[in-house]
Amino acid sequence: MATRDAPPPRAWRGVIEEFRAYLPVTPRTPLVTLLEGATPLLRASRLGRHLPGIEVYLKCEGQNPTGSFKDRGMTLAMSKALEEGSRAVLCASTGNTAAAAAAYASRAGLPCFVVVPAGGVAVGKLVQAMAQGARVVPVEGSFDEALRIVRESAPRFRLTLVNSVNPYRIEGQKTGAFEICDALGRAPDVLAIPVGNAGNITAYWRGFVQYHRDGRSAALPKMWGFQAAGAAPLVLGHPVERPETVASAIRIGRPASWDGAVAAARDSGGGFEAVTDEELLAARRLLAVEEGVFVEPSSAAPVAGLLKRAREGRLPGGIVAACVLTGHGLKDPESVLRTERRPEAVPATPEALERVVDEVLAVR
Ligand code: AN7
Repeated sequence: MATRDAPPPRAWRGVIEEFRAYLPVTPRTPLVTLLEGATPLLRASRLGRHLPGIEVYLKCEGQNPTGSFKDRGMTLAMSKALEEGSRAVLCASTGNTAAAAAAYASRAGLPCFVVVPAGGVAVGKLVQAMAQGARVVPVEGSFDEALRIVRESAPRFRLTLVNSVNPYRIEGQKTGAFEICDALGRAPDVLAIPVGNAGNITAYWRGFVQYHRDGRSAALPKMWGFQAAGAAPLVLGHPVERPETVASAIRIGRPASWDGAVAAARDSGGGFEAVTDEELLAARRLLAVEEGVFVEPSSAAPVAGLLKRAREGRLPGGIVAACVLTGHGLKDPESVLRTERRPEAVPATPEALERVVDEVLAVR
């Protein structure tokens, strides 16, 4: 059983095999993997010109198999579900968990149900869940209501819950911190990360602490969590009843991992800050135009946050900062049309093309 999904002998083996010593698996745990992890840690020198005096890295989690960081947790959650004899899996989602659950459930051969806020999921993610055979159940309510329903329903209907309240999700996701330390040869001074349901900031902190304890990294980063201004319960210190933001992935008012996030910020000497939708979209655009890294709006939160601190003179000099870019830009194509105009057709002649070329190069 344990050889299930065994990778080719010399390839990256996925986060469970690569970090086995740090994860709650045994030789008998069946491996359900799409060879997630090993995502690029890019040095952002062009973007860095907007962030003077600091060294910025981008952890490009959109390059995971389903296009988001959720794959790191889902490989473990699904492997354990199979080990425990689950008959089907269930989650609530703003989209990326649904896409990852659908893919890993397919890989495991388990039926998958995903409950989503009706009208609240970006089209790329919805299509992923549909395409990968999950049963998508839109509910007339918010993500927070969807999560409440699945938490209540999972034990009643004997379904395995694969939201980040499933402890294996957090365990898998902490491997992102390991990879950053391995790539840098040290922990960054600051880890900047978007915060929605707060599982990932909890996971990264656990990863940094475990590596530090093991002597694999000498120091610990400050954890800076960034939320959208209209959905910023951790900044405000209380739940938000009607969260609203263009960044649908983090449109969450009652984060399930509230305590874990607060502990990460407190124990690391970090904190939470809000960025506006305008700042999110501007940072999304800057990442794509200056660095060639296309992310969804939620994933631009850490960059928007660093830019804001730089503008306000609150960025300590000389630091190494790593930004977790959680999801791929193709997840949410519609958000791009909020800042970019659709191109207009021109006549099929070199002269028409030349007018465009001249116009563009004249303004550079
Ligand atoms: C791109 O998919 O909650 O703070 O249901 O998709 O760990 O919740 C997604 C969250 C950041 C926030 N960036 O992470 C879901 C879901 C992206 C995300 C977050 C999400 P958490």
